[in-house]
Amino acid sequence: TRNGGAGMEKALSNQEDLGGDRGMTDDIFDESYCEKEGPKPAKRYVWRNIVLMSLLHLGGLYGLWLIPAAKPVTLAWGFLCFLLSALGVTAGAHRLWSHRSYKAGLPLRIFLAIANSMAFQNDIYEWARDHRVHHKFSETDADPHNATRGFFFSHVGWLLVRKHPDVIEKGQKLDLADLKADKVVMFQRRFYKLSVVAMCFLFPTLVPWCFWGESLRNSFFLPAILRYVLVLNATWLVNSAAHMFGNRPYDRNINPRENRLVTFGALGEGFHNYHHTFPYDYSTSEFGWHYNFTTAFIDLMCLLGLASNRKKVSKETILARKIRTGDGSHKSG
Ligand code: ST9
Ligand code: ZN
Ligand code: ZN
Repeated sequence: TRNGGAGMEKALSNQEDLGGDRGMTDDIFDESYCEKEGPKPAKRYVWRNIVLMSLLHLGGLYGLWLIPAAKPVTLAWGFLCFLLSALGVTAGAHRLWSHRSYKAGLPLRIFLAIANSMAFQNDIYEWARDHRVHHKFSETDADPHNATRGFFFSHVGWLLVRKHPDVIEKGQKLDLADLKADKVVMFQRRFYKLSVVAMCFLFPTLVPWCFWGESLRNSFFLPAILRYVLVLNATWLVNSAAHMFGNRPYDRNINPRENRLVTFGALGEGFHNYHHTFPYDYSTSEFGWHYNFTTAFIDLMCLLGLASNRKKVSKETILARKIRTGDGSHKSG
C-alpha cells in the first residue's frame, strides 16, 4: 500500500494524537478507495470560468504595470489586504474549518469569515468540503485538484472544468456536521456573493480612494485586483508546486512536499509533506513561527483569549515517523 501498510497504525495513532476531541477525522487519507477502471470521463470546459480567470489575470498584469504610479501608502494598503485575505484562508478556511486544528470563539470566527470573503475562494463550507476530499483521497480521481493530472490542472485548471464525478460522490459521504452547525459558516455561505463584492472588491478599492486621494484606477487594480490574483496564485501553488517540488522528510510514499518558496508566499502553508502526514497539527509544521506567519497569528489569538485547544504533534511522534517513513532528508537540513 501507499504508505507501507501503515494505514491502520496511522489512523490509530492519529486518534491518540488528537485526544479524539476534534469532532471530525474526514481529513485522514483513506487507503481503501480505488479509482474506477476504464476510460476517464472527458474534460468538460467551463467557458465562463476560463474567460473570467483570463480577464482577472490580465487585470493583475495591468496592476503590476501600475505599481510605479501608485502612492506608497496604497502599496502598503495592498500588502495589508494581502495579509488579511490570506489569513482568512490559512487560519480560517484551512486550519480552523477544514481541519479543526484549534478552536476559535465567536469574535475570531466572525473576523476570519469576513477576511475569507475578502479572499474570494468559494465560501468556507465549499472550501472545507473540497479540502477534506483532497486530504482523504489525495492524488486520485476523487481529489478535486489531483496533482497527478499535472501542474496546470492542480494549479488552476481544476477550476476551469467540471469536477470528476468521484469528487462529488465521495464528497457527499463526508461528515460535514461541524460546518453545518457553525452559524458563522452558514451565514457567510448564505450572503456569500454580497460579502465578496463588499470585501474583495469594494472595501480594498474605497479605502485608498476616500482616505488618501489615490486614483480610482490605482485603487481598483492594485489592492483589489492584483492583491486578489496574488493570493489566489500563492494558494494554488500549495496544490501544484508543493505537490511536486521539495523534500519528503515525514513520508516518502506520498506526493506532497516541503517547499520553502511556497511556504513563504502562503504564510506558512508550504510544509506540505508534514501537513499531509499530520493534518490535525494547527501549525502545519514542526518549526513554530519559522516562516509561519499564520502560526504566529493563531498563537497571538490564543494569548488574547480569542482561540484555544491548539492540536500539536509531539516531537517524539514526529521523529519516529521521520525514521519510519521519511526520505532521510531531515538529517541533512
Ligand atoms: C479557489 C479555491 O481559488 C482555491 C482552493 C485551494 C485549496 C488549497 C488547499 C491548499 C492547502 C491550504 C493552503 C492555503 C494557502 C493560502 C495562502 C494564501 C496566501 N463534495 O462545484 P460544482 C456537488 S476558488 C460534495 O458546481 P461542477 C454539490 O452538491 C476561486 N459535493 O461542480 C454542488 O452543488 P451545491 C474563485 C460536491 O459543476 C454540485 O456538486 N472561484 C462537491 O463540476 C455542483 O458543484 C471560482 O473560480 C464535493 N467536493 O463545477 C469558481 N463538489 O451548489 C470555482 C461539488 O449544492 N468553481 N459537489 O454545492 C466552479 O465554477 C465550479 O465548482 C467548477 C466545477 C466549474 C470548478
Ligand atoms: Zn495537498
Ligand atoms: Zn489541509
